[in-house]
Amino acid sequence: MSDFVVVANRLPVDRVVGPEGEVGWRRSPGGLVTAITPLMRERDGAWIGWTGAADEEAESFTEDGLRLVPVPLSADDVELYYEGFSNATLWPLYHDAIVPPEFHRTAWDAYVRVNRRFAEKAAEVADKGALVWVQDYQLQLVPKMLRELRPDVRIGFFLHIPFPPGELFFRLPWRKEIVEGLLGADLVGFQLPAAAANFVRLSRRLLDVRVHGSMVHVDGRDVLAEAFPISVDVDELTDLIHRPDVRARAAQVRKELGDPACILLGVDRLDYTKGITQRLEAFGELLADGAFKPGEAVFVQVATPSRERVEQYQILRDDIELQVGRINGEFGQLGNPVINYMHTSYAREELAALYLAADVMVVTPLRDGMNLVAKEYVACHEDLRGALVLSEFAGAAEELRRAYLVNPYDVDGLKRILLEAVRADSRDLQKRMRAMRRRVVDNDVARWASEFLARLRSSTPSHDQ
Ligand code: GDG
Repeated sequence: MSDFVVVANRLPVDRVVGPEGEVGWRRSPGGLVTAITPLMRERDGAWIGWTGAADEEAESFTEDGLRLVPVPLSADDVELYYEGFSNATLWPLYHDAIVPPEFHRTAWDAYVRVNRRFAEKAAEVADKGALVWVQDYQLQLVPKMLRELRPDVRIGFFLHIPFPPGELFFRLPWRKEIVEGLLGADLVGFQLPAAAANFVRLSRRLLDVRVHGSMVHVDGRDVLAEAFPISVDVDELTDLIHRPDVRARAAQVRKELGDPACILLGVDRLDYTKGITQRLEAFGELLADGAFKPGEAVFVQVATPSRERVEQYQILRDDIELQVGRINGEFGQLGNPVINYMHTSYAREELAALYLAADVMVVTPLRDGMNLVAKEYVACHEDLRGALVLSEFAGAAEELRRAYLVNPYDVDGLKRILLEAVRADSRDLQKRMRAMRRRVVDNDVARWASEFLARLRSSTPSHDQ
């Protein structure tokens, strides 16, 4: 039994296969994992999640001092709960319906079934009065299901993606069940205050509950809905950029790109929310206009493979690759493409080297809960060099006010801002970077986790109400 339990779709480890075919585990990269693992060690915690492989029954195991509790998913569950309801219904619906969300009853049934499996596992593992922290949109029903099984535990939920306004959310045939599911928690955390306010408003409209500010009264309990903007692991990134091999690699990247005056960089999961085609369109037009000369400005776009079995992701990949091919075909020279496009996942060291090398970081999501890439770029620029072009529709824009803010739907605006960022003088860039760094360095991911948990601990335990 554990008195601190994290429940997330995925376990914080990835399977690795050794040279002799032996299976091992490696801690997954990512801020959430680094922020939570020290807290888990302190409190003898357990992490409940899926291993990432379908049809696999695995016992609980300990890896790197962490207690890991696998929840099995069948191939059917993966298709319907994960690729279906989570990534073809909720993901697009919560991101402004950028692509049409699909509504399938069989996918909903799988979502309910799998959420119950996670809740039952949490009920089994949690000690009396434990803190249970449920993560993200794949598991919105878990708080209520867990409370029914274990009224003694304290439940926190954090949504990493936006929470949409009623105009979008009300399309969901199971909208009431989702809100009831979340209201099973004592504390529901969002990236932004506006998302928390959407949730409180929707709860009142759908369920006829009483509301006081950020507090929802439901079934004789108080549920708090508040914002906890997530951040990055500043120490990890600082260590990386101090490493001589990473610095040498950054210099080598610049050289290999032909020592251009300006390196523009994009780093994203290949996802239609990230505005990759919009930024490439603007870059292509700047070349066509003659504002950027080939060889003078080079775009590096890392597009990490993601959700490759979901149709909209396949369509997007084709669109981007067609666009990259066209722009390179038109403006590139032998051995010198204007866009260096990589459909691959890199080690953290390589990412840090790219952040260091980039003169302009281009982050143009059409909608994004937070966007950690923007904060990582800032965390890597101790040297105060570089410009951040950032979409107004990323959660990070609320904190990084001194970025070059842009509406990614406005191609002319995007072109103008890109040019401005490329041509900015270094004194102005330093001032902007200094202000943005104050925000990111003072509010790192460890602080995010400890603030959420402190708030959860100070919430009134439900069984005392
Ligand atoms: C969701 C929300 C919210 C990317 N390529 C590689 C790689 N990455 C890392 C980045 C960054 C992370 O992945 C991506 O985080 P983002 O925040 O940018 O975006 P989502 O994946 O959509 O995350 C988002 C976040 O949750 C946290 O709450 O900010 O709004 O959508 O850390 O560096 N990492 C490695 N190789 C890569 O090729 N190692």
